[in-house]
Amino acid sequence: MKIESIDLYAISQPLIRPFVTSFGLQQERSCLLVAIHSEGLTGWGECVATNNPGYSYETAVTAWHILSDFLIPVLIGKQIQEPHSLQTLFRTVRGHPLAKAALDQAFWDLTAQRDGLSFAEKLATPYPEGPRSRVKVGVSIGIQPTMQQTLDLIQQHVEKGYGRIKLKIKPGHDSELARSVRTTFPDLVFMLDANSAYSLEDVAVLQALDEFDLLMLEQPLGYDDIYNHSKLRPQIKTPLCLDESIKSADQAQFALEIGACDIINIKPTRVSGWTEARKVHDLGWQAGIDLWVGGMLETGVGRSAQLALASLPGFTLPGDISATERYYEPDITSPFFLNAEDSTIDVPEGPGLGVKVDMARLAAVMSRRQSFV
Ligand code: OSB
Ligand code: MG
Repeated sequence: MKIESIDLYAISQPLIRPFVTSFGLQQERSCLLVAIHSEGLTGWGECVATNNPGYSYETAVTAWHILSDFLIPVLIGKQIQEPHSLQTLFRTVRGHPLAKAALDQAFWDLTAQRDGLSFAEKLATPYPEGPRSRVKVGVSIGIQPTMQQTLDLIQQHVEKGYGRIKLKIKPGHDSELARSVRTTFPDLVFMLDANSAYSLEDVAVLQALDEFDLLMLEQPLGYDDIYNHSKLRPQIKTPLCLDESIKSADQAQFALEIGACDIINIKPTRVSGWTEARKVHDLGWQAGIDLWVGGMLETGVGRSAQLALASLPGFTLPGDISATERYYEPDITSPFFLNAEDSTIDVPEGPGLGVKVDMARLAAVMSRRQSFV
């Protein structure tokens, strides 16, 4: 397919509720969108880099720079047939996975449409069982001002039908939180995400979490660390999950070989896109570990591609892919709804992403736009 033109958009949308993690507070969520045009089709992708470098070193401003000055110029006018070619074309840019993932997503969407497939069907072509039609999801709840507010929010989400709850923690806001939640909800399936807020010196605090029957503890140690996680793992009973530290299939392989985790949260955006995410999926699946799809507060554009990834056969645990109403009202695409009976969301049937971007809504939340030809 000849890449004829690409549009780049910067948008900012208010979150229904502020999202607080160990690395900061978000009230508005900024991101970039890309639209690749070819042969009368348009493929969409979302760059999840946001206003500050708290989760990743990339921000919406650095991603705009990398996309507009380097990555988009590499693609314009080129004949490209399949998404894996982007990995080769992007070799001249080191790092910046969130910027790369936006174009990767858009090109998967575009080629799925060309092939008459949904994004999920195209992604699942190597597997005889094909994609799942609905995927298990959970909800991620930020740090709340009081314990009572946390318990109330959990209750609300359980009532909505969420079968798995994730809570953010930070030093001083950890074992007492877990104790209250476990006491109030004896059967709740819940997990904690530290976003790299602890060090190996905090092992006693992390061991204190053993008694609460957590589904997992996500990324307690350094955002680039794999080695110390392998030291921590035998010292705690809670299954250990990596998020921030796994930015490529190579790093996933390293983590698996040194026994640094029991579980991997695969965020397609964090690993440069869906081609690499599928490689991480294959490695984890072969190794027999549990896998789930992570999120970055995506709009419907990103959510739909997360659902496609989560439809692959190796995913065993609920993804951070909550329904649209959790974050945006209204969103820039048609909404996704939770199936309350089994805490799932239907995988879009396509073609491609299977969602339509509402151009009027996009214009209302857009702060910048540039077209490349
Ligand atoms: O660590 O998983 C994380 C959101 C922004 C940045 C990092 C994380 C998160 C979430 C939200 O936990 C998951 C979602 O998209 O619902
Ligand atoms: Mg995380």
